[in-house]
Amino acid sequence: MNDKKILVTQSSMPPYIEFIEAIKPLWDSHWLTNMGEYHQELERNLKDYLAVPHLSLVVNGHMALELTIQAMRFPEGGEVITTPFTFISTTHAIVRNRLKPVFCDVKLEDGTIDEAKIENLITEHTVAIVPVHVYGNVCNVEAIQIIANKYNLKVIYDAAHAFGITYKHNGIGNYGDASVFSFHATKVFNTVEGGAVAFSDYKLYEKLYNLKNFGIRGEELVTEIGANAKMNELCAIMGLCNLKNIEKNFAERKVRYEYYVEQLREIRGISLFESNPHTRWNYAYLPILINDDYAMSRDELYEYLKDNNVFSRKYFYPLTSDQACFKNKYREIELDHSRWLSDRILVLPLYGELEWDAIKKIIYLIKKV
Ligand code: T4K
Repeated sequence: MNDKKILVTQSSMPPYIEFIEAIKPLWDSHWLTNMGEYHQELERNLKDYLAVPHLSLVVNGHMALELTIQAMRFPEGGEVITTPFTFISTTHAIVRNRLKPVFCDVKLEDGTIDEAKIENLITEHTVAIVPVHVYGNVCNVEAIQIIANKYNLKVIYDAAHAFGITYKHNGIGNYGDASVFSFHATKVFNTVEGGAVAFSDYKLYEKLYNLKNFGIRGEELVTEIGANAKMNELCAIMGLCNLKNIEKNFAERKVRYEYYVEQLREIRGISLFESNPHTRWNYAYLPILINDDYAMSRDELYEYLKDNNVFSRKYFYPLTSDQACFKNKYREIELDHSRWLSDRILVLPLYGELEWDAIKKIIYLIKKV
């Protein structure tokens, strides 16, 4: 049996030679950052690939989300409806903008925001909704937009997990006012560190450009208090190389995912999220639920796998609303489904180059229990 450490994911990388060849011109140009030619090329290529009207590259997914919220210029103390069943970045981005997160419960069938519970949470202070396409499970974008239109709210999707996904043949970045992607090393498409914002209103491009480049508009002109959140040329080149191999990456993940699912479905006490028939999915994660009729609790299975060199992850436990920095600070809202999922979720290793005997070992261990 495979005795190597099996991690939850492994960064996709282009062939070494391909990357080395691609970065060679930098040794002539010495141009390494500040919206260089590769930054511009990747921005164009991603805009086309994701089939969105506009796209802005950012240094990472978190800053992309934080700056997008900042660009909307909400009044301080405004309320933002979001979910706690996510990576801590989503909540941080709201709070670091001096806004208040209002945690809405999620749906058990896919872990996305429960659109039926949003309206009850809206007050005169609500300014936006920040839903998360968690694991690439697509939120109910239509229902969310109807609510947003009715109350004049902005919608910013945390689409960190949703690279390459289409919903009803539309790129996922076309919904809401903006969608934020992460290109972190652990993501299905990576630029080492990186992120992007997709949107339809070009004015946002200008605002993000300012915010990610110190607000500099000319050698002697700074118009606003921006940050530094530019992607550098080496990261952009990594992105250009990885983008060439993205379809192969999806296909390799898909066969592995489907094999896993076929095997896991047979096991009593293990269940999976429902797949959305209108979606072309990206197979970025393999989340499973360890139910009460399984022979072990989620935590016991996590430890057991770890003892056998399989490093699954509890994405996302605890809920962000329960983290030390946020606990008891915001409106108390019933989060029964979020808690239920968070207590039972386990994300198993999945990536394009994951060896088949590693997958077989993981399934064997889960079945053996
Ligand atoms: N919103 C959501 C919903 C997100 O999930 C994220 C990020 C964001 C926003 C923010 O986007 P970024 O600012 O990160 O672009 C990881 C990632 O660091 C984080 O990007 C990701 N979500 C989160 C879900 O997972 P950790 O703490 O689990 O990462 P770490 O270092 O334990 O790595 C996990 C596994 O990945 C390792 O066991 C092996 C593999 N790995 C890791 C690294 C760092 C590689 O193969 N190569 C690598 O370079 O957070």
